[in-house]
Amino acid sequence: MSHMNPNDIRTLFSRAMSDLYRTEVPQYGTLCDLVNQVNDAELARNSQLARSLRRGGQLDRLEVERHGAIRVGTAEELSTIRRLFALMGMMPVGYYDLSVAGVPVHATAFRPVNDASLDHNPFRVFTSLLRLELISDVDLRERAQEILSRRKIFTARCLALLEQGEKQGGLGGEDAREFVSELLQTFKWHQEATVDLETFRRLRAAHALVADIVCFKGPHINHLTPRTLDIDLVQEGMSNAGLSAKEVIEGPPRREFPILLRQTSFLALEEPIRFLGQSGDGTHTARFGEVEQRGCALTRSGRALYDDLLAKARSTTAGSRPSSSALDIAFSEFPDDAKELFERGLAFFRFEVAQARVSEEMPPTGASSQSLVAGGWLTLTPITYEDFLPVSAAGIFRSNLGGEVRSGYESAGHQRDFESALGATVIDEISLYEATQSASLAACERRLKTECPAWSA
Ligand code: OOG
Ligand code: NI
Repeated sequence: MSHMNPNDIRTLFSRAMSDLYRTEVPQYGTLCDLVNQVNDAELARNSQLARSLRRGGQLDRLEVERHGAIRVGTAEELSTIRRLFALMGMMPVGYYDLSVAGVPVHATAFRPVNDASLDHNPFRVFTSLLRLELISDVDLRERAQEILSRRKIFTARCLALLEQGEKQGGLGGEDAREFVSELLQTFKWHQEATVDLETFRRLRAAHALVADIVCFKGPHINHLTPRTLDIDLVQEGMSNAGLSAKEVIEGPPRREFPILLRQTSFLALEEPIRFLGQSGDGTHTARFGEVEQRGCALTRSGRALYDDLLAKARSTTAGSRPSSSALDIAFSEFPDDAKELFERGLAFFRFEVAQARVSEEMPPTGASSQSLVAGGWLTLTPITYEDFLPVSAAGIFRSNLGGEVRSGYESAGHQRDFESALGATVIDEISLYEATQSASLAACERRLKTECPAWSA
């Protein structure tokens, strides 16, 4: 029996999650509709952008492109998630320590890693693991641990299909569809908590995220995020669409040449919850909708410059959020032009041979990629940033957890603990972008050689 391509299982999964969330949180559907309108208008207005997206393989995926976020409570939950997502071609990429933003979790993003799979459907799930050791009240910590150890977040059928998929190296079409629908059971919303109101309140007092992770039957999807081509327009359009947007867009300021990731969201819903025991009616705010605009991936030095400038903007503003003018001033130091970003080694690009220039004159043998670009033989297309910036976007947490981001959690390299819970090492995202850029350069050099066999890089 032939197996369904993992890319196709991922597409089924991302569609099913999106459909589920549309019914659970109708505002998410409203946001997606707004994003589609803005994207269509932007593509019609900006033909250069449309061409560049098409060249980069980004146009077709735009309409289905989403990321989601879940939070799990134990190592076993996390490592099982890793195995489940692997069947859909989603690998753990990057390590994010959110304790530096005052949130007691650390995380990775499960996502496809090669170009073809990303183009097929780049669905990513940001997955956080609770760090119980950051609950300082020992009693409460043990209680949380005990509650988590009792719950089973996956259906028996889901686990059986997982084992079958691993043993056979994949799933047939019918099994894959059943697998996806079983998996939805894990991520759907439950109105009933697994604890009484008193326990919820104590955990909530330790941290809103602790209560969100510990008190429910499973790791409900807490947001899904469509990708827009103009986040400022979406931000402006939200109130007309009846959505209450958070005040500011997180990430870099608006630029000619978008970098990394800009994000905003509508605020989390206050939802009725049924707690155990008598007088068990209460509410919980967890689920929201987010939107993002993706820009070019940065090299390690580009990222370091980004972090420096953000810190600079923060330091000149009272409070933890930089003002937009402070951001604009700080980021005037960040080049806003593809060629300069490439020359200074700040961002990652794909290359293409400029045929007209080559027919006019071959580049000198031994030319570096820098001189091939400077001389006009190669053109640049940005490599899209496929990852996350949760720490610089801590404002998303703040606006959705009732202002709650605490200081005082120390960070000291917990990546190894995370990886041992995960049961695997995380892939370094920068090395993925480096590999994409080098492969693209090598392909161009081969092209140039076919033009002129005596030529070499
Ligand atoms: C995860 C937040 C991270 C993003 O877009 O940076 C994230 C969470 O709230 O669980 O989704
Ligand atoms: Ni998000």
